[in-house]
Amino acid sequence: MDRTAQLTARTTAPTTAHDIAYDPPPGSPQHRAARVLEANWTGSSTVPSRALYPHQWSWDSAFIAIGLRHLSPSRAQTELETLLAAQWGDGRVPHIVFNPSVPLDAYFPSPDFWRSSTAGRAAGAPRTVQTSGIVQPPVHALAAWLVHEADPGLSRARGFLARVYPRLAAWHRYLLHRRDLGGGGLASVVHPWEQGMDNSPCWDAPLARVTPAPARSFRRADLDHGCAGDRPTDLDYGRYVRLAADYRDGGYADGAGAFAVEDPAFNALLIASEHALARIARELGATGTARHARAERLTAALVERMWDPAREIFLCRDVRGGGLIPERAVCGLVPLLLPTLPREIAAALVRTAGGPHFGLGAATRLVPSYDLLGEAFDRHRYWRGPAWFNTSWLLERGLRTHGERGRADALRTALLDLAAASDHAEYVDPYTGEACGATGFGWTAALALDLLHARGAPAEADAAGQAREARTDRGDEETEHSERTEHTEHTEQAEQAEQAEGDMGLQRGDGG
Ligand code: 9WN
Repeated sequence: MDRTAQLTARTTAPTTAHDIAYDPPPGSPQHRAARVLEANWTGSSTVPSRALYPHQWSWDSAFIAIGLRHLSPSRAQTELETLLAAQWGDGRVPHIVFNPSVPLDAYFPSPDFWRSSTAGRAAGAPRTVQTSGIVQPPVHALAAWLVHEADPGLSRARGFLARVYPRLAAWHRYLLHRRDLGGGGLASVVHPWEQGMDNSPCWDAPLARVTPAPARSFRRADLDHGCAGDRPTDLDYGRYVRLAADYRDGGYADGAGAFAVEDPAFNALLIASEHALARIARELGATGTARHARAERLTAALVERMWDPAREIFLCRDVRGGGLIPERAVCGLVPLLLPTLPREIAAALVRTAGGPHFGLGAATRLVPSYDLLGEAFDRHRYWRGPAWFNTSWLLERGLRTHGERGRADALRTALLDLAAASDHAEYVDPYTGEACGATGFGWTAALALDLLHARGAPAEADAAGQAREARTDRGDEETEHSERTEHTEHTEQAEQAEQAEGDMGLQRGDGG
């Protein structure tokens, strides 16, 4: 066990019988995945990796909760609530919640770099917990809904959804209002780490405008664990540091930064989560109609602003540079997740995933993070080619949502085979499946567990149900224009009411 792992080893009592609802048979794939989640559990949340990422990460926790719900719905609830307890007053959910018992030099940038409680004061950063000041993709409402579904009785008894709803609503509101930097209704990311696919070639052009912080002004901790050839370069890191430092020095106020990009995956996840919030609202006694309608409007904006019909993929939009970024990356396939995506676009995305640029089902078994034929392709370097398990899980869900059962089954089988064979690696070589990065990685184990649990009908039923519900709320496809207008006005009123409910809920909480 290395130094960080020793210092952060769980201090709480070991698992108690009532905590773990399902104990998989020893030696089974479920058991092996469960052991990873157990080893990474700190008592209130789960680290992505004991050595490389020894704190709580935002979108990791959402994916982890989705798997953890099959072992312990109460732990999965706690996972999300621990993260949401660190929410800022302006609604942002920070990308890292720092564990105070982890040494400062175990991960860079550390809490003394972000200085959230002082630099983030005007934005409402919490005083008692240290966090980063940037965000990550909003998978949380989707995760909260799936966690609820794992044990609705327990969820209702504990008031889980009633507690998280106002925080999730405020989170979405932050993204839709403070982060609409392009003015087209979609959210922008202001740092490559926010999008979660940190070193994607999609960022190369917008990042080139950023003056890097000198390499001697910071010390990278990732190179203590990862191989330098697989990690971002020092030049990239210098730019990441500059962007984060400038954001911090501006009090984490939004709008002024040198980097602003609308990303299709980030926005697709926001839309999927908005559909999930509609379901949560409905469970809590509201109609949810306004949220489904908003998700519809966002889907239309996504198509209008980012769909490239010639390349048959969604592209990122460089808000500062003013145009679409002509790079094919997995983020452009993630919108397949959306239940009400126009049919011809869903069909085109399926073609692109299986075509020469991603090779899914032919040259590759999991979806590569970047274009196999792209100039910047590198099969081992972070997000410039390797395949991650969370993006393949999202694609699997998307394929199932759009009735591509055979392809979804093949992807599920590949994901399970490679998760087990790679010792739940962080990511794999897209051609060979060779393990890369950390092993015992949180979301790899969690999402494998989810797929093991869902084998067959439940996931399909869930995806199909989601599509049906969203379509029903959208109204009959043939609805007359006048009826649509009326519907829109009605839903806007409902949306305002839902927003007010969310506001009240957040005020009742401690705001972080
Ligand atoms: C920066 C934790 C995170 C993931 C990201 C992944 C990597 C961090 C880093 O690890 O990012 O947030 O230091 O490279 O790219 O998706 O959430 O697992």
